Amino acid sequence: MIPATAAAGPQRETVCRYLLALIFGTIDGMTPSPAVSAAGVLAADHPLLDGRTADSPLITAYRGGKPSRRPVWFMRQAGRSLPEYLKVREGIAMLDSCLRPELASEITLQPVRRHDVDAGIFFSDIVIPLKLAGVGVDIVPGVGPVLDKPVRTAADVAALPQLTWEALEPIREAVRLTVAELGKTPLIGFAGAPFTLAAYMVEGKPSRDHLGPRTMMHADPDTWNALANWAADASGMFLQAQLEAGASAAQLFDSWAGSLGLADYTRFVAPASSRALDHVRHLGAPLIHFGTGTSELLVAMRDVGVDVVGVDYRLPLDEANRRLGGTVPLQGNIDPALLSAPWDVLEAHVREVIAAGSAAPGHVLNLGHGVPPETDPAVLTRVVELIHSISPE
Ligand code: 1CP
Repeated sequence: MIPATAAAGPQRETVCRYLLALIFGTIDGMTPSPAVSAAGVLAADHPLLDGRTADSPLITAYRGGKPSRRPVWFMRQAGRSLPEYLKVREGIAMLDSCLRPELASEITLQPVRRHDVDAGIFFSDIVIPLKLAGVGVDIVPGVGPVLDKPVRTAADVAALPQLTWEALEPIREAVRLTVAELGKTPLIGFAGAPFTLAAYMVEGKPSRDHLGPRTMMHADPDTWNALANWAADASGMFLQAQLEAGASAAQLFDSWAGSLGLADYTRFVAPASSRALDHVRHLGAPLIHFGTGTSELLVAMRDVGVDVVGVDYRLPLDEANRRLGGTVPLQGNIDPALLSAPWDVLEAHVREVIAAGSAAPGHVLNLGHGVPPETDPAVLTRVVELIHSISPE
């Protein structure tokens, strides 16, 4: 079955949204608001509802239950650490590969086949919603996302094109193809959180300290809020498309939130992250929130309304759990640097992470950030075997 919003057709959908917006009083220019974009529900044959993934180790742990084995997946498990990825990507630009449904699906499946991880993470990128909205953006090899024109003024934000539901069709198609192959293994969808996305938009390229967006939120808060809301709706629609098409959970990546203090995060960022998630809360799939350098922000990140908090490699999980008051399952946090250490060093570290994670009301093993491209994939497979060999009790 096709999700209701996808089946409705462009005109009918626009009219429906307009009417809903009138009812809820949420029209602000042409910006779709969460209240009106959240029209769909999961279909009865969605993997989370038809018996395929609800009892999987991953979803069980995300919901705070007792999984049959310790679930593990790796951020950036698809990609340059895998020779089979480099082969299928040959001659194809990064963002093009994300928009070819068969290819995006194949790349998503590669690490699941190779490592026996407990989830696929949808192969895409946080800037895909920008690209699909019509913003000039590319991923430059060795650099990362680069925009044709940075977004720095109120006029720049007002001129941003709106992402449409129809433009997301290649994403829905890739997700459908992927979940048809994954069977009982859940697919995790993802999006960039508004701050991380806006950081690229304001700077126009990757940056270390994110000075541009941090200046803007204080110097011109109205423009900042408009930009953050635009990014929230683009990311929220991207999440909704993935979840409705078959993803069983979704992770919001606020990779660069660690460059903010708690006061700025709470005032200028958390409301927009919450708005992004408003697009998908009603779908009932577990929501995970992850950032790096966010040890001081964990409680505020939970409080945007998520089920699971991802912890980076800097903070031991027992301490993260203490800060969160034992309220949510945790995900993490093997230090990616140790993937290149001798096996006995790595094994001892993985066992420590498992011991620290046992304090939390649920634990999904992951890295404390993405797989470094130079990682030997055989090491990842061995880490998965080790984790699965340790009883979940
Ligand atoms: O040619 C290539 O192989 C380019 C490398 C690459 C890949 C494999 C980029 C460029 N994006 C991706 C895929 C990707 N991006 C995935 C799916 C793969 C998987 O996880 O298995 C995901 C979840 C992302 C998300 C993403 N993109 C984040 C959040 C996660 C994180 O790592 O913090 C961020 C910050 C980006 C931006 C981005 N895209 C690509 C790069 C190199 C970067 C980071 C640039 C920087 O340092 O600012």
